[in-house]
Amino acid sequence: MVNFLIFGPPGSGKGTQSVRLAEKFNLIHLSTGDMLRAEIAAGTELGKKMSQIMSKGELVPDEVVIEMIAFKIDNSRDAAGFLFDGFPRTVSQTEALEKMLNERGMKIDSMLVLDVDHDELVKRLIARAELSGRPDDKDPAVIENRIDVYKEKTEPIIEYCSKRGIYQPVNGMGTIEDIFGRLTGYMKEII
Ligand code: B4P
Repeated sequence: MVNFLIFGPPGSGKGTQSVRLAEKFNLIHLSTGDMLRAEIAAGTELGKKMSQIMSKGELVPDEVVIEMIAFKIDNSRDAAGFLFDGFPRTVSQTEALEKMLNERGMKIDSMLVLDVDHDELVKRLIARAELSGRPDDKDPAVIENRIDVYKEKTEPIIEYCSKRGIYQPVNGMGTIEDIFGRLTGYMKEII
């Protein structure tokens, strides 16, 4: 099993690249953002609560996403590996993921971090709002809050993973194809 984290600020291309990478390397793509949006679309009680948090650009509680991920891992035991997209987003989620993987004889093999300029992030999210209708993409103030939350709560994971020797920065500027090429290059070194 080879397990990758794809990491970066909102709009950095995590979801976009993960779909292609999972297909190319036969990995199971686990996106906590997609799982949460599925709960909202299904109108569940959890979805209703989480929708209020997500529309403000805040993070949902750690225990909610940790439970979702644990369930998926345990129901995908024949996988060649996992590609975690948008999870972990806090140091505490990272510790929980490491524990979960270690208990099952696995580890995080590499953390690929997409590096994208601030103005480009905002441009991509505003452009997506027109197509997706996502409330967290529509309002520039919410986008700025998501970027601030990333810096404050999510970026510290980089230092945590650097210490473990699994941090791999990736230039996230350019075309989707260019970035896909860079990511596959790094992943081939591990797989
Ligand atoms: P996510 O679903 O993870 O959303 P995201 O950060 O916006 O990234 P996404 O992967 O969707 O977008 P991408 O950069 O690919 O999270 C949404 C919310 O859910 C969070 O704010 C939080 O509230 C909650 N949440 C999720 N996981 C959580 C967790 N673990 N803990 C707590 N809360 C959690 O793409 C953006 C746009 O850019 C797309 O339109 C794409 O087409 C475009 N794009 C991508 N690459 C491009 C390129 N190279 N050039 C031009 N456009 C590009």
